[in-house]
Amino acid sequence: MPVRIHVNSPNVRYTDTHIEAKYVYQTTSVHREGHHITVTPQSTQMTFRTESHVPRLGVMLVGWGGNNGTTVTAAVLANKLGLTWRTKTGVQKANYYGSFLQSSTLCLGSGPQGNVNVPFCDVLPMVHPNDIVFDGWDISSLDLGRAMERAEVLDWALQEQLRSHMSHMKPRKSIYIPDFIAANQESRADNVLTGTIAEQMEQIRADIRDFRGSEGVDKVIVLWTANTERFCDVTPGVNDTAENLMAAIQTSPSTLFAVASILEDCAFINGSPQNTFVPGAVELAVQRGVFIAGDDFKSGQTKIKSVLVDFLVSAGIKPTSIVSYNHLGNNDGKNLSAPQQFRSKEISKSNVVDDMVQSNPILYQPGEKPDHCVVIKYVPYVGDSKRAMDEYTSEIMMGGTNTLAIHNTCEDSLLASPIILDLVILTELCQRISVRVQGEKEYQSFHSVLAILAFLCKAPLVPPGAPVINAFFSQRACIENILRACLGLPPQNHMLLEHKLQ
Ligand code: NAI
Ligand code: DG6
Repeated sequence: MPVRIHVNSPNVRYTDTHIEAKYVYQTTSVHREGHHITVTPQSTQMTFRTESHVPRLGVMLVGWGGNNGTTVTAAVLANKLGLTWRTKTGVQKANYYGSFLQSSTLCLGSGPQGNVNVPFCDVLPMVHPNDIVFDGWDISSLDLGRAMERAEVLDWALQEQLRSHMSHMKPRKSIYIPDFIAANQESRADNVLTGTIAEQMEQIRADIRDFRGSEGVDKVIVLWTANTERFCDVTPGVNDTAENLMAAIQTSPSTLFAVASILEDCAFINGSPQNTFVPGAVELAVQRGVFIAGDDFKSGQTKIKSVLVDFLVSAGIKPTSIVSYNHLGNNDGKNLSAPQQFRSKEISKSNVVDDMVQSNPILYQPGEKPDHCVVIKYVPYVGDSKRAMDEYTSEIMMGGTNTLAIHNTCEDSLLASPIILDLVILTELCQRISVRVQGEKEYQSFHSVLAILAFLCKAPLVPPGAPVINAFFSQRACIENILRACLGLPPQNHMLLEHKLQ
């Protein structure tokens, strides 16, 4: 049963349609001249307004027939149907472990019974994953039942229960431009659109409208979980501005999907590493006030990295070398065995410690970084059960060396699926939040580049000029404190002064 939270404050008003919260946003402005630093605390009065009606959400996955696409669809169905199945160790029940919204908590505060922790998903009115309606595209025509079998992720006993529910789900035909993904994917491509690129993009837009109409969903969010593409060139006159992008329509399939979604007023999320969001696509999203977010799900090795390096650097220990190996045997691994697609992943996996390193000029001189090496090898035998092996070497006191070795084995798609759910549910929530700064007339929404989703992405896309934050707990605190602000609650400060004073 979801908990019901009522905020008892003159600053918070519950209307029939909204939760309105007056909030003081406190920051510090810092001016530095050599060794002289002047810090000025600043306060801005704001009103956060959240629409309370939760819409019926439709999610269209590009790459629906892949490991992530089939696994997330199956997991939602299994939860909705309350399925259980036997494994060799006992009876397993469907759950949403790995979703920070469904399976982690936020501490509201404390009372006579001590700390009160509530599920994140109960803090504000949010879509429940069980209520999401899925649809999507794939260049492979296998129905979702057979595609789930091909993925080899879920226990067989569960697949048997789900097959009849999934076999009628058929991916829509997609845009296939062989040059963007590995040549080894060609044998899968039997479900592809024909005609000019402009016609194919029109068909994608028609598909979105068709889904919206036929399923009666209030909103549609489109998410790319198809193969990793190679990076595309950013070419003046072709994709550098919204106008040029629309005129030329010469770009990667993922950018074509982004453009089609934006034109249909649907948020678009990129779960893969390639540069889908060329400048023209970002400009188009900003012009039309549509949310975009990405890039690349932060699921396993990188998630740990964004905790571990933060821990080391903030403990005053200096990571000097980070070496990350991956073996995986699923179709993602097969696609990434091609050099250009590997390069996209290498880039997104490599920049994830920059903010933590730059935060500590005691340990690192300007421009200095730890050695950081990322290797991915395709090993078919291990299937979706990825092995990630990391060695972190750090310098400790007086020239000492500290080496941490981590071996992480788990099904990649079972890590990515809950992240897909969190991404779309948070995006939908953000579409219902607006903020008015005191003195201004109009409420504004978040920037089209929805950086609050950085927590779930390896290479966070941020508005121009905004800092990129990769550190896990800073990213999580950002979401937690924005949700608290929507209820007029102060940021979580962990001071616990009530227990520390006389
Ligand atoms: P997958 O290879 O099993 O699925 C991708 C699907 O996309 C395939 O069914 C393929 O036929 C389809 N596809 C390829 N090009 C397409 C196009 N133009 N239009 C429509 N469908 C197309 O891969 P998986 O494991 O599901 O991963 C999906 C993506 O998510 C990959 O880019 C991967 O790198 C990324 N990712 C996965 C993570 C994980 O933990 N599983 C984490 C981070 C990113
Ligand atoms: C090899 O690393 C394959 C990739 O698709 C990853 O499994 C995926 O990007 C997850 O990466 P990470 O670093 O979040 O575990």
